[in-house]
Amino acid sequence: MRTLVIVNDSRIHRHNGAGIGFRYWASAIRLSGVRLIVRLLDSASSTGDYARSADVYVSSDAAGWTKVASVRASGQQIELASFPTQTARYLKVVNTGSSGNWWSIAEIGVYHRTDPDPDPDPGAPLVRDSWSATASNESPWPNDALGHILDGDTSSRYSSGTGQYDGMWIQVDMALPQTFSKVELDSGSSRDDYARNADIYVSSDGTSWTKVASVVGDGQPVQGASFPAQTARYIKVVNTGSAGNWWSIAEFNVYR
Ligand SMILES: [Ca+2]
Repeated sequence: MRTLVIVNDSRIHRHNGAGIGFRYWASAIRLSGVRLIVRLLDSASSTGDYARSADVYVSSDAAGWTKVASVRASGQQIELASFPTQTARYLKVVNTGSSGNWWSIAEIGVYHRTDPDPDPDPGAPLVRDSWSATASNESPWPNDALGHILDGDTSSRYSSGTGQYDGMWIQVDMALPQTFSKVELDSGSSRDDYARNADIYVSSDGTSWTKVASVVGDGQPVQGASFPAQTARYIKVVNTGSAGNWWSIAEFNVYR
């Protein structure tokens, strides 16, 4: 990834409370990722100053703003928001959380997804640009659309629209072969709609599948499964449990 914008400006280092944003502008650029990095260089106490949650907006005129991504706080030092490629001049990150901590940012970078990342965060999920999903069951309600598992917003979800059964599945096409060793399903605020049990399969062609892990439904809204590193294009999660609850997935993430 090539850094197009670097901000190291004391005016944005310290903000407190919710709803505070900043903006930085450059010539019109194609944006496909924003990375917020908490200051680590000289103050260990700033490690707690990550944005609790934030929305990312872009604009061509600094008047009309389009929300392109949300960032959920999980305590990580590098917060990455990815979204379909945008062409815009202005970028605004609005903190939507609240905390006694100040908001500290050591650097903000803007990247194009085709550039290699010079400083990858080993804990960050894979960028999901161009990914798509299919499923055995889809809700008729637009609010529960399948694409919501890949939109970076934990407040939007997919739901099966029917109770869980053995054999219900979702499948993600990562567009290109990826190397990964962990899949995570987050049911978001639909906490009871976690998969009761599930098997995870990978495939290079969407036809021939290899089972790599199983997920035990233990009541946790975020379900992760780790396995030896795989290189594949497709991932299928087959629910092997049953429940009156629908299967809801707010975010589907894959990790190296
Ligand atoms: Ca979502």
